[in-house]
Amino acid sequence: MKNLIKICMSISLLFLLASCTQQKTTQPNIVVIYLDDLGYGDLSSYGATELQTPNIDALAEGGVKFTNGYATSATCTPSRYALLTGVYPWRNKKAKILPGSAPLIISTEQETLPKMLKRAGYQTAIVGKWHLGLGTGNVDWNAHIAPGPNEVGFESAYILAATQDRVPTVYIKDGYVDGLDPKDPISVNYQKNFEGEPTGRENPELLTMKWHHGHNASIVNGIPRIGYMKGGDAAKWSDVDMADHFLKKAQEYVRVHKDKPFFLYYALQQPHVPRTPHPRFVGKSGMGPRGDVIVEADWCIGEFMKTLEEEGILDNTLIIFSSDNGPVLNDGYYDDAVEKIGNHKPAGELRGGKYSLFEAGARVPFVTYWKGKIQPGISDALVCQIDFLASLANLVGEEAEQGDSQDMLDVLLGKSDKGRENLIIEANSRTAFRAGDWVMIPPYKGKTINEKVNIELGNDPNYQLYNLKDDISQQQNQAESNPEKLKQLLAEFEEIRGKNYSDVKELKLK
Ligand code: NG6
Ligand code: CA
Repeated sequence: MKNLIKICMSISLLFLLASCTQQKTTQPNIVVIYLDDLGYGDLSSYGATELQTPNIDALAEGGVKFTNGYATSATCTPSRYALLTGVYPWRNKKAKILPGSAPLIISTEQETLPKMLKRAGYQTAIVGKWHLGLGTGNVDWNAHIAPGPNEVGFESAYILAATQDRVPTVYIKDGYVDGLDPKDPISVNYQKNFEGEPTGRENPELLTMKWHHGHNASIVNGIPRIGYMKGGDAAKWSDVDMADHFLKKAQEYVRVHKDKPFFLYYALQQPHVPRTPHPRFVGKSGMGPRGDVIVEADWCIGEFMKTLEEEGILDNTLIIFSSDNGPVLNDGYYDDAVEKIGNHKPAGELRGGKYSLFEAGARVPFVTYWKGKIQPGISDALVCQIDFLASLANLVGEEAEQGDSQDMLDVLLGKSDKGRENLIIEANSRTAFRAGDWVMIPPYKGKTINEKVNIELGNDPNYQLYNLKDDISQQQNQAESNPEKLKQLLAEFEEIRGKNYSDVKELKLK
């Protein structure tokens, strides 16, 4: 009898162990590491020769490196909107670069990636850049700031509200400004200055970084910003410590939450402007601050990976690395990005850059890494960040309201080469269509070049059609020579996008 009990106990123990292991493999921790404005050519693993990014390269070389990985958009807010909701940003008119005072643009009723993972039993967190709006209008920065990340699925949120160059220049922890002294309340205004407060425009003598365009309002840490802010001195962030600060928060989160599956969205601020490397990284790239903060971000990622390893959870963590949009050199400050670029090509062979409908706008570094689970390799499959929702839902065995998100789990895990058939790319509300090796850009009136940032925007009064396989740099417009292809892409595009997408009134196919 005793033996029977023993056997029964051993069997149930075995079952228990088996179910635990199952839990482990089907519900790995998920970390999305997301950079801001990192270009397709900015990593040594993606062909950069003038810049070394060994820690990100280790992910790319030990995981799947995607050559056709996209953000949905060529700017931040829309890309982040799509990543978190699985919905194309052009479906939401508010999904445009937001001021720091903008209301939340994700409805609290809407499906989101963190909500889906929460339903599957995950702990969920964001550390880093948000830029999807906060509150419902007229935020009181001295009270509970909501709705925000906590109301759309993140149980823990440690964020910067908009961008590093926009006020308010404070961190927000679960809806409250971190370190706020109630005797020094914060006011924010994007229209007019507060009396007596210095600005970049009027007080150049106070500046440690000069502005080139925009960025001439309130001055914080010697850096002129977009928007006006008053008060909150004790809570203001230190720009040079921001990378270390977010890293520490991400590491702390992992240490505290490692015993149950977690989802961490670690959204670094580099290499967006203002580029403010910690002094120990200054001069490290030989390329000025833009290169230095890429080296700094790479170091942060290496440290973060060490933490996963030290905590014994590296082989149970799926890591997805990407960027919210393509590169820009001069994005509004004089910071030597242009002068010291040398032979470095931030966009690699791609045409355009941030803000552009050409490939460099939304095609970005894109890597999946899962030690022992993902076979290292290179994938040319078409994938997009908008697919995280449906793909990760499949991974964890949860239902999701998919919107425009497609289940690409096998592709992300390197088990299949069958990516998306097509993708709509967006840049400042203009859209283009990628299908197979082809990309079609409908006619747009606007300027062909944004001279301030020196980037070709992709606008042309005529249709553009490129074969990216033969012509990755988009030099041969085949719209006239291949009308059949153009017609086919246009029809497929309009089926998803509808007809009302261009500012050119009479769209004519020749
Ligand atoms: C632009 C800013 C630019 C950057 C961008 C947002 C000016 C002149 N330019 O309006 O510096 O902040 O917005 O970048 O103000 S993003 O990566 O968050 O989309
Ligand atoms: Ca960005």
